[in-house]
Amino acid sequence: MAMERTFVAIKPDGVQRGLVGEILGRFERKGFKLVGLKQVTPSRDLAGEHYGVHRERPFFAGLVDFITSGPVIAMVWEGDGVIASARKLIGATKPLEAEPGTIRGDLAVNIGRNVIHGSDGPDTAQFEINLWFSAEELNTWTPSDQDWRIES
Ligand code: DAT
Ligand code: MG
Repeated sequence: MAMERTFVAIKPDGVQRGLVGEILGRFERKGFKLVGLKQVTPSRDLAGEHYGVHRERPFFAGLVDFITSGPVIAMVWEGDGVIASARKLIGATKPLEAEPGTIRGDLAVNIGRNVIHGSDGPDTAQFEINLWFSAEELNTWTPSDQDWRIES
Protein backbone atom coordinates (compact mmCIF):
# COMPACT_ATOMS: atom_id res chain seq x y z
CA MET A 1 0.00 0.00 0.00
CA ALA A 2 1.41 3.41 -0.99
CA MET A 3 2.33 5.89 1.74
CA GLU A 4 -0.51 8.34 2.16
CA ARG A 5 -1.25 11.61 3.91
CA THR A 6 -4.61 12.75 5.24
CA PHE A 7 -6.05 15.89 6.80
CA VAL A 8 -7.56 15.64 10.28
CA ALA A 9 -8.95 18.50 12.37
CA ILE A 10 -10.13 18.61 15.97
CA LYS A 11 -13.17 20.87 15.83
CA PRO A 12 -13.81 23.74 18.30
CA ASP A 13 -15.89 21.50 20.59
CA GLY A 14 -12.98 19.06 20.97
CA VAL A 15 -10.58 21.90 21.78
CA GLN A 16 -13.01 23.55 24.23
CA ARG A 17 -13.66 20.20 25.96
CA GLY A 18 -9.94 19.53 26.49
CA LEU A 19 -9.83 16.49 24.21
CA VAL A 20 -6.78 17.49 22.13
CA GLY A 21 -4.28 15.26 23.93
CA GLU A 22 -6.68 12.31 24.02
CA ILE A 23 -7.30 12.53 20.27
CA LEU A 24 -3.68 13.14 19.24
CA GLY A 25 -2.69 10.16 21.36
CA ARG A 26 -5.02 7.81 19.52
CA PHE A 27 -3.36 8.60 16.18
CA GLU A 28 0.12 8.39 17.71
CA ARG A 29 -0.59 5.06 19.40
CA LYS A 30 -2.01 3.62 16.20
CA GLY A 31 1.41 4.24 14.65
CA PHE A 32 0.76 7.09 12.24
CA LYS A 33 3.27 9.89 11.75
CA LEU A 34 2.40 13.52 12.47
CA VAL A 35 3.80 15.68 9.66
CA GLY A 36 1.80 18.90 10.19
CA LEU A 37 0.14 20.49 13.23
CA LYS A 38 -1.22 23.94 14.02
CA GLN A 39 -3.97 25.72 15.88
CA VAL A 40 -6.13 28.01 13.76
CA THR A 41 -9.47 29.76 14.12
CA PRO A 42 -10.77 29.35 10.56
CA SER A 43 -12.15 32.27 8.58
CA ARG A 44 -15.62 31.88 7.06
CA ASP A 45 -13.93 31.70 3.63
CA LEU A 46 -11.72 28.80 4.71
CA ALA A 47 -14.66 27.03 6.37
CA GLY A 48 -16.80 27.54 3.26
CA GLU A 49 -14.14 26.08 0.99
CA HIS A 50 -13.49 23.19 3.35
CA TYR A 51 -17.19 22.30 3.49
CA GLY A 52 -17.94 23.41 -0.11
CA VAL A 53 -19.62 20.11 -1.02
CA HIS A 54 -22.23 20.81 1.67
CA ARG A 55 -22.96 24.39 0.56
CA GLU A 56 -26.56 23.63 -0.47
CA ARG A 57 -27.40 21.56 2.63
CA PRO A 58 -29.71 23.04 5.28
CA PHE A 59 -27.08 22.62 8.00
CA PHE A 60 -24.35 24.48 6.07
CA ALA A 61 -24.67 27.91 7.76
CA GLY A 62 -24.74 26.36 11.23
CA LEU A 63 -21.76 24.18 10.34
CA VAL A 64 -19.73 27.23 9.25
CA ASP A 65 -20.81 29.15 12.40
CA PHE A 66 -19.64 26.23 14.52
CA ILE A 67 -16.32 25.52 12.83
CA THR A 68 -15.34 29.22 12.89
CA SER A 69 -16.41 29.68 16.54
CA GLY A 70 -12.98 29.02 18.04
CA PRO A 71 -9.65 27.33 17.55
CA VAL A 72 -9.35 24.14 15.53
CA ILE A 73 -6.34 21.80 15.69
CA ALA A 74 -5.38 21.15 12.07
CA MET A 75 -3.20 18.12 11.42
CA VAL A 76 -1.67 16.09 8.63
CA TRP A 77 -1.01 12.43 9.43
CA GLU A 78 1.04 10.09 7.27
CA GLY A 79 1.12 6.31 6.99
CA ASP A 80 0.05 3.23 5.08
CA GLY A 81 -3.67 3.43 4.43
CA VAL A 82 -4.00 6.43 6.73
CA ILE A 83 -6.95 7.99 4.87
CA ALA A 84 -9.35 5.08 5.41
CA SER A 85 -7.82 4.15 8.75
CA ALA A 86 -8.31 7.67 10.15
CA ARG A 87 -11.97 7.51 9.13
CA LYS A 88 -12.25 4.22 11.05
CA LEU A 89 -10.57 5.68 14.13
CA ILE A 90 -12.95 8.67 13.88
CA GLY A 91 -16.17 6.64 13.47
CA ALA A 92 -19.54 7.38 11.88
CA THR A 93 -20.69 10.97 11.29
CA LYS A 94 -23.63 10.52 13.69
CA PRO A 95 -21.98 9.92 17.06
CA LEU A 96 -24.88 7.77 18.28
CA GLU A 97 -24.17 5.41 15.36
CA ALA A 98 -20.39 5.49 15.85
CA GLU A 99 -19.00 2.29 17.36
CA PRO A 100 -17.56 2.34 20.87
CA GLY A 101 -13.79 2.51 20.55
CA THR A 102 -13.97 5.18 17.87
CA ILE A 103 -13.34 8.83 18.68
CA ARG A 104 -16.92 9.90 17.97
CA GLY A 105 -18.30 6.72 19.56
CA ASP A 106 -16.40 7.38 22.77
CA LEU A 107 -16.35 11.17 22.97
CA ALA A 108 -19.39 12.66 21.20
CA VAL A 109 -23.19 12.60 21.25
CA ASN A 110 -24.45 15.14 18.70
CA ILE A 111 -23.91 15.24 14.91
CA GLY A 112 -23.39 19.01 15.06
CA ARG A 113 -20.74 18.61 17.77
CA ASN A 114 -18.90 15.52 16.56
CA VAL A 115 -15.43 16.62 17.68
CA ILE A 116 -13.29 15.76 14.67
CA HIS A 117 -12.97 15.87 10.89
CA GLY A 118 -11.07 13.48 8.61
CA SER A 119 -10.69 13.51 4.81
CA ASP A 120 -12.95 10.94 3.14
CA GLY A 121 -10.70 9.90 0.21
CA PRO A 122 -7.47 10.58 -1.67
CA ASP A 123 -8.80 13.54 -3.67
CA THR A 124 -10.33 15.31 -0.65
CA ALA A 125 -7.20 14.57 1.40
CA GLN A 126 -5.03 16.33 -1.20
CA PHE A 127 -7.49 19.22 -1.50
CA GLU A 128 -7.83 19.71 2.26
CA ILE A 129 -4.08 19.43 2.99
CA ASN A 130 -3.40 22.13 0.38
CA LEU A 131 -6.28 24.25 1.69
CA TRP A 132 -5.13 24.26 5.33
CA PHE A 133 -1.33 23.97 5.04
CA SER A 134 1.47 25.49 3.00
CA ALA A 135 4.25 23.17 1.78
CA GLU A 136 6.70 24.69 4.31
CA GLU A 137 4.41 23.72 7.20
CA LEU A 138 4.68 20.01 6.38
CA ASN A 139 7.65 17.97 7.57
CA THR A 140 9.34 14.95 6.07
CA TRP A 141 11.02 13.03 8.88
CA THR A 142 11.76 9.52 10.07
CA PRO A 143 10.56 8.42 13.52
CA SER A 144 13.38 6.77 15.47
CA ASP A 145 11.21 3.70 16.05
CA GLN A 146 10.20 3.37 12.40
CA ASP A 147 11.50 -0.20 12.07
CA TRP A 148 9.19 -1.27 14.92
CA ARG A 149 6.03 -0.04 13.23
CA ILE A 150 6.59 -0.73 9.53
CA GLU A 151 7.81 -4.08 8.17
CA SER A 152 10.44 -3.31 5.55
P1 DAT B 1 -18.05 13.60 8.07
O1 DAT B 1 -17.62 14.71 9.00
O2 DAT B 1 -18.21 12.30 8.80
O3 DAT B 1 -17.17 13.48 6.84
P2 DAT B 1 -20.05 14.80 6.33
O4 DAT B 1 -18.95 15.14 5.39
O5 DAT B 1 -21.25 14.10 5.77
O6 DAT B 1 -19.54 13.96 7.56
O7 DAT B 1 -20.59 16.15 7.01
C1 DAT B 1 -19.67 17.13 7.45
C2 DAT B 1 -20.11 17.62 8.80
O8 DAT B 1 -21.36 18.31 8.65
C3 DAT B 1 -20.38 16.53 9.83
O9 DAT B 1 -19.20 16.15 10.51
C4 DAT B 1 -21.36 17.20 10.74
C5 DAT B 1 -22.17 18.08 9.80
N1 DAT B 1 -23.39 17.40 9.36
C6 DAT B 1 -23.50 16.43 8.44
N2 DAT B 1 -24.76 16.03 8.28
C7 DAT B 1 -25.49 16.79 9.13
C8 DAT B 1 -26.87 16.88 9.46
N3 DAT B 1 -27.77 16.09 8.86
N4 DAT B 1 -27.24 17.78 10.40
C9 DAT B 1 -26.35 18.59 11.01
N5 DAT B 1 -25.02 18.55 10.75
C10 DAT B 1 -24.61 17.68 9.83
MG1 MG C 1 -16.95 14.68 5.18
